[in-house]
Amino acid sequence: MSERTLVLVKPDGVRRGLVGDVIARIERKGLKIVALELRTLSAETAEQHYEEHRAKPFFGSLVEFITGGPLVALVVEGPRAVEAFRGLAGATDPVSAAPGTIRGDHALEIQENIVHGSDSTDSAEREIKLFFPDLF
Ligand code: RTP
Ligand code: MG
Repeated sequence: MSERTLVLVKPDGVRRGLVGDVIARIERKGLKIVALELRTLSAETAEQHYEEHRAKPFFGSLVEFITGGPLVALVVEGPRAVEAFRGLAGATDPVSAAPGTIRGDHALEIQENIVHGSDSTDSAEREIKLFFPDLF
C-alpha cells in the first residue's frame, strides 16, 4: 500500500546547496516525487506546520529559522513513505544521526538539521493539505 509524506528541505539545506543531494537520495530509495515547490513560508504557515511544538522553548527560534529563507517542499510517495523518509533523514539531533543519513552526513546543530519529514500518516495528511491544498 502506497502512502504519502511531506518532506521539506529547510532553509539551511537550500542555502548550503543540498537540494540535489536530498532529491537524489529520495529517488535512489525508489520513492516517487509527486509535488515540488520552492517557497518562503509566512510566520503563519510556519506556526501551523509546527503547531505541536507551540509550547516548546525553541518554538520562536524554530519559526524564525524556517521562515528565514526559501525552502523546498515535496510530497513523496511510496510503500511506507513516512517511515522510509524518516529513515533517510536520520535522528533529529544530527550529532546522534547515523552516518549515511541526510542529517548524519551533513549537520551538527539540532535546529539546522536540513530536512523535515512527517512523523505519521495523520501528520502527513495535515501537512500536505497545508502546503499543497490542491493535491487531494
Ligand atoms: P521535523 O519535524 O523537522 O521533521 O523534525 P523531527 O520530527 O525529527 O523533530 P521534532 O521534534 O518534530 O522537532 C522539529 C524541529 O525543531 C527543531 N528543534 N530544535 N532547539 C531544540 O532543542 C530543537 N529541537 C528540535 C529541529 O529543526 C527539529 O527538526
Ligand atoms: Mg517533527
